[in-house]
Amino acid sequence: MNKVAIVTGATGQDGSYLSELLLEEGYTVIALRRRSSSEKGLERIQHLLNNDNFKLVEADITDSGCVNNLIQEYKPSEIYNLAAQSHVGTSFKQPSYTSQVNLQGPINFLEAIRLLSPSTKFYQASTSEMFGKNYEQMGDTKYQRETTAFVPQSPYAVAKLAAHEMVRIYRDSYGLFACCGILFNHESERRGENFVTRKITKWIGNFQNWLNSNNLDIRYVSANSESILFVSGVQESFPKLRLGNLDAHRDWGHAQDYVEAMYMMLQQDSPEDYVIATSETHSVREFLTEAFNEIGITNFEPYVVIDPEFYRPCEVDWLLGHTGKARDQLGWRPKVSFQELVQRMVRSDIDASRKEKLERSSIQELEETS
Ligand code: NDP
Ligand code: GDR
Repeated sequence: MNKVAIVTGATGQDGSYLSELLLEEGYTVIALRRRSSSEKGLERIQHLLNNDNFKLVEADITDSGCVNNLIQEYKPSEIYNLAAQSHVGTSFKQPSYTSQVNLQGPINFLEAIRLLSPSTKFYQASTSEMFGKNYEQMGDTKYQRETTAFVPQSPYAVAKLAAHEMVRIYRDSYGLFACCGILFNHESERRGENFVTRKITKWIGNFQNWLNSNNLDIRYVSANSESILFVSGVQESFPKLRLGNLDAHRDWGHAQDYVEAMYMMLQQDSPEDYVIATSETHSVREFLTEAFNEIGITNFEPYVVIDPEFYRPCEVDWLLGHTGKARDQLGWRPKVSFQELVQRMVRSDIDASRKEKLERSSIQELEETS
């Protein structure tokens, strides 16, 4: 019989990669999806829907009765709790909702496991945002590790930190196999479109296709206007990329590497928390430079507008994870470099934008001929 794993947030970036990994490992995956009024939102897992070992189940993690029923019915070997209101900026506008999902959700699972299935192993998606402003320093290197004190800077991070502590309390008090991955930023071709990396690569994909479809040479694009790019003699213009703080530093890895670490944590003899990161940090500015380089632009500045709307009331300036524990105890290492990550995301978005345009024009052609 296959082992059964519940994956919450299965329609998200990490949930989709983790589901793939668990299916490869021979699990039956119970993939949770909250109710939606449309079939949109399944894009990342569309390719898994016909797999007999992949079962999509409607559930909202804020509903304790619903969570209890799931645990009672499936008695899973493992639960990976990835569901969250995961946008830091949004958490300032929706603090109560963020806390409901990011704190009450994990509590619902911990209680259900304690009462109904105490041998179930539990993974909680903790985050480097919990470190907030804090870091340790050795020589010139500023970094965070498992023992660095947490100083959260957002409602998102506060809720995640409370959930992190709840996991520790349930582990220590009731002997549950419950642990947290303190994951630093991880991105991919499947990253949500309002996180800064994907926002940048998606814009580049659309911009490159705007140039291609109008047969435009980048040298003739004028960036003199405040917020619009145009070419003399060409009717259509293109909006500049609007961003907030470009000086924040993040330790960016690829999500596919990071879901492997989640899985490894639940295969250990004892439950422990681990920092997962690349141990390399880059500013948003550096990400922009690398990404624009992919389409031959060496100075991104004329194409970008700084918009205060995207500033956060409180910022996390510096993240760089020290992964000694994960390397030594799990044998985990990231495989995708920063440069490869950026390249893959830019190429994927150029490709996606081209396909979207082709689809749009064939629909238009059909409409015109019918
Ligand atoms: P995404 O935002 O891509 O995915 C979040 C998932 O949670 C989506 O499937 C979403 O469903 C689901 N969800 C939200 N609210 C509920 C709810 N009430 N009930 C059920 N499902 C819900 O996040 P990521 O994949 O990037 O991240 C996964 C987890 O890891 C999150 O907890 C995040 O906070 C954490 N994390 C992420 C890091 C990163 O860099 N990616 C780093 C550190 C931690 P829907 O599709 O309907 O929106
Ligand atoms: P983060 O990721 O807040 O680190 O949280 P995000 O990509 O949203 O921001 C990274 C940095 O970029 C700056 N920034 C902008 N951010 C967004 N979203 N949009 C912009 O236009 C923009 N301009 C500049 C931000 O201010 C910030 O400094 C992610 C999420 O996946 C969390 O769920 C996860 O816990 C952490 O990573 C680790």
